[in-house]
Amino acid sequence: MATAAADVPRLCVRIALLWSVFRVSRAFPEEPRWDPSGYVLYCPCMGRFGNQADHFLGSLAFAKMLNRTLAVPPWIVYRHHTPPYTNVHVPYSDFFRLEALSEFHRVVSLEEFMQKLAPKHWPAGSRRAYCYESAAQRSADKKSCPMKDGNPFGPFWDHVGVNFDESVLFGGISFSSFHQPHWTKKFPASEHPVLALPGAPAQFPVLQEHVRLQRFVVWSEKMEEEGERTIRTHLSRPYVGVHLRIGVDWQSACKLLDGGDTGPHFMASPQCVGYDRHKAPPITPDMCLPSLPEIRRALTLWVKKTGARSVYIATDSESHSRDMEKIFKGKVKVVTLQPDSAQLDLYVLGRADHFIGNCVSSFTAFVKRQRDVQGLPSSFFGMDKPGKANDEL
Ligand code: GFB
Repeated sequence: MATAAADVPRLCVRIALLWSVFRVSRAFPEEPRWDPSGYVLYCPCMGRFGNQADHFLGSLAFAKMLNRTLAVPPWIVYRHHTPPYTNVHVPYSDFFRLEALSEFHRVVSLEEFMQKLAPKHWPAGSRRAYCYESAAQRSADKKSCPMKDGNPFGPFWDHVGVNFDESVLFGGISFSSFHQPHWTKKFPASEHPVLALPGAPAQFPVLQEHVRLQRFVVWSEKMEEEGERTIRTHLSRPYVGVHLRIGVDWQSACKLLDGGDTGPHFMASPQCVGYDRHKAPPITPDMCLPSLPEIRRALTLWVKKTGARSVYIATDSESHSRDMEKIFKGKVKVVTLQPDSAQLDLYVLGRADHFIGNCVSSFTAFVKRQRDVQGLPSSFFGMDKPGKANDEL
């Protein structure tokens, strides 16, 4: 029963995807054509996957707002503790289907843009960078955009073979829709065909009106196969997926709540306390860094409610799987894989019959949004019944 219920939304997504592939096949001719309406390029230079994903949705909306094609950047994965001990730039399409994005707006991968379009239309020697005047203050001459200063900025643009020849500074405009006419007036595509930005033209966390764009972020075939194989091999449905964000960096981040200076929102918390700052309930310690008793409580509750036969624990640290096995006295299988790629955890959590996440983490937020698209239930540590922040999905 549970299997069938969980598969219905997935089937709908598959049908929608097939339809989108059929419709957009003409939008992806073998050789991309130059778009006279211009392009938006940016470096996903803030945070790790969850942060980059939040920024991606806003950037997609920004490109659409300006009617420019989005050059979709690779994901920046920080592999500093495991080989190759450096940043890895993973093409968008390794994790997700590029063609599914074109249901919403025109896109090209940044790699393809550089290989096939840039040599003719954005050649070396004429590459302008665009940034806020305030950002240029960080450069030595105070007039240049700090596009390649430090990590991950330098390695990112080096990866796609870009040096910048000139800087165009701006101020007094934001990336919000309110300033759309200002952008088009200030930077018409005829004179400014490529808007290359040092960071994402978007806010963190993702704006409420852009949360719905998650539906266009669809797992690649390779990820789907790997994810489904993992579920089949290790889990029995119904299963509860858990995200334990409890590592050292997170412990330090949650300490910031103690001072009471963070305000009603903290990092990705609008996903559970709602976007309205005036109505947001306080973020309790368990909502940020769940204690072991809270982990036990929430897991016991949801395993019982869903009649779960297994539990999948994804974590950046200790899984507490032994502890959980003891609670369920061997009647519920507890699985933790610590996969090489965080995306496999995201996939398996996204497909669980119930998901318990971390209110403040954008890693959880990615899972929660994907589940909302598919109509699957989620809760948070410290909050069993979250508000309906994402119900427009
Ligand atoms: O995704 P992310 O931006 O979420 O960053 P937050 C957390 C990263 O930690 C993930 C790893 O991208 C993964 O690489 N990670 C966390 C995990 N949880 C898991 C897990 O369950 N499984 C696996 N495989 N990996 C923000 C950061 O993190 O936290 C900011 O982006 C900053 O840079 C802040 O450090 C404190 O929103 O949770």
